[in-house]
Amino acid sequence: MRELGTYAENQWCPGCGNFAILNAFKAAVPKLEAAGVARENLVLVAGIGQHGKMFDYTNLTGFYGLHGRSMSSAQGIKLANPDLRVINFVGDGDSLGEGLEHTIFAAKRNAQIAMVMHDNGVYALTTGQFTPVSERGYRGPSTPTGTVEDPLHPLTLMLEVGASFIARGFSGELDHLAELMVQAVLHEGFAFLDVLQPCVTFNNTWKTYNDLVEIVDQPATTPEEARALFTRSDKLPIGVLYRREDVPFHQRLYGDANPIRDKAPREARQAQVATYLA
Ligand SMILES: Cc1ncc(C[n+]2csc(CCOP(=O)(O)OP(=O)(O)O)c2C)c(N)n1
Ligand SMILES: [Mg+2]
Repeated sequence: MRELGTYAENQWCPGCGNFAILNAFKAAVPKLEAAGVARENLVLVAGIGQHGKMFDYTNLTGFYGLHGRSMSSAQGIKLANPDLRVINFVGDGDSLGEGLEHTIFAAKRNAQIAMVMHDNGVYALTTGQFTPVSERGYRGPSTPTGTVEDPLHPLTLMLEVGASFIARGFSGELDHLAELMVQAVLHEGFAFLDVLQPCVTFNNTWKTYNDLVEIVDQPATTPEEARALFTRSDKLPIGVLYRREDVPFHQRLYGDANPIRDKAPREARQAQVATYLA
């Protein structure tokens, strides 16, 4: 079996939550294979940031997107060949700041992408500026006296814009996180997995998360219940918190067709082009 690791030198800080996210993914891949997803059909797409190094450290076919725009590449890959399963590792700054419109519209159209958001509350690669999910008062290089903005709530946002699978994991619960990744990849539609991830250098939330995280076994059954679960103030529930069945975007567009498999032969395409030029 092909090794999942690479020779790239690891650049993350000791203690970074990204190690657990990487190891959870490495544990998820064989589970996905056991569930029928061939490794060559699993595509890793990454944004730009510390999280994006998932691409460098994993020996899988994939695509390194632009900062905030990797979701559009992920959707293009899925539309070109719906047999592929696409997992998109993104940052909180990447997907909720720079690229929020791509995130929202992917969820709105129920694009079948497993979006795994490394939620560390900072732009870590660029040394700790505040992101849309940083707590009010967070001090960093761009907010030396503390941000005066309130954070977005990623789970309620995703519910409002139509995500059909919403889960939250914690980098301190590796096996649980691996299982959530498996479920997100197998979901037939847009799957949002928010991963609570301390940034030991710029936003160390270890203690808060360790104290408050609680595993939930049953997802909410209605959007109202889901909203209440997402916003509990006493605990930080993790698990699959909400899911519903819906037809994914590629099937709405062209049913079971597959543009790669069903592509006309070269001669036929050339003849078609010639009719346009005639
Ligand atoms: C369009 C664009 N804007 C800004 C940058 C600079 N930049 C690179 S990574 C990054 C922050 C990444 O933060 P986040 O997405 O939260 O990822 P993390 O490093 O925290 O994993 C920024 C602002 C860029 N590469 N491209
Ligand atoms: Mg970040």
